[in-house]
Amino acid sequence: MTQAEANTGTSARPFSRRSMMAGAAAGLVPALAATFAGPPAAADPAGRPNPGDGNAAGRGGETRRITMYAEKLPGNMVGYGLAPGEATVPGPVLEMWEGDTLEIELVNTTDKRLSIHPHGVDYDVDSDGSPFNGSFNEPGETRTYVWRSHAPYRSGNQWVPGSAGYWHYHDHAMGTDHGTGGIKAGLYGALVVRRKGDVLPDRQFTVVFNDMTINNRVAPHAPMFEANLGERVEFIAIGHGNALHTFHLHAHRWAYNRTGILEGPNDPSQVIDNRDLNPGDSFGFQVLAGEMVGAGAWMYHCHVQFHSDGGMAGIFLVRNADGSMPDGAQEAIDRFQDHGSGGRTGHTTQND
Ligand SMILES: [Cu+2]
Repeated sequence: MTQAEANTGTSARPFSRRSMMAGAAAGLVPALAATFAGPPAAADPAGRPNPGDGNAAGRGGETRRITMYAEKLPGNMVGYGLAPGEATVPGPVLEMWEGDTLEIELVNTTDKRLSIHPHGVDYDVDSDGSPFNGSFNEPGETRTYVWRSHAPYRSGNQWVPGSAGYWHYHDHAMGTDHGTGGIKAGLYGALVVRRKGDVLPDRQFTVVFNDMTINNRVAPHAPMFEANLGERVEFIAIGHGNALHTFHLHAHRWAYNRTGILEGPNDPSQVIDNRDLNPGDSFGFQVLAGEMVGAGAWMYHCHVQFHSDGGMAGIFLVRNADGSMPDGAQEAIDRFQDHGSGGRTGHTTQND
């Protein structure tokens, strides 16, 4: 494990070899490779930082430094990575505990200006990531951005909320002063700020609805996420681009609150299985894979109908607890390969 991985607790956790091989058999290598070709990471929770105890206000955690590389990728994509040659779309999941500071040394290996701009955390104008503040990397330039976070605390009569949440980061300088070209090309990723005591997942998936794509791909090449029955799976959903979306996951539900987990029988949070995912939005939640419903090839998709029909759909494959394929799942995956060609009509009329 590299220092960068140790520092970030990156969650681009590779599948088991068996899982990758099964994916290859299913002809899904491109989607899998693109989605999970992140740097190798240790098994959970190794590599994750521990929550700093901080002071009474919950501040004063660790300062960690990582290096990120913005790199060109095939297909006119550009991605962030934690080591040279390891850029992915989306970029690696960056994690902090409330109170931590993250110093990101960003290396721009491209011939265009770019930056990294976070949502949800604290930063000075120097780390804003916007050309408006002169905060960006020229081509070939290396620049450090500093993100801070804080735990909740009381200040007089006011309750100051903490930084914990499912946030995200993205370019804010490529193409336009808003990073429109960088975001379109794939310069985005998830940022998770955890509160002490938060439950850690077994697996973690980033789903970005970026214009009419999922992680810059469309069905049947949209990412397929895999877990074994009963594993705790964390989804981090992010919206980008110019369209309004709704994220729906089949057969699983979560709570409309910070973590997606009900805190007790009196938690008033609504339980949902569909949520708005508009440009700049992000949310996350955890589910136990296949809970109440069992293993199988479950679908996730945008619920705007012409978006799902147009390819904003993918598979959440819940394997049996021992990792084997559930009955019927391979057939479902095979049928999904026809998504957008034979399984639907290409238009909508009264007769459809
Ligand atoms: Cu949509």
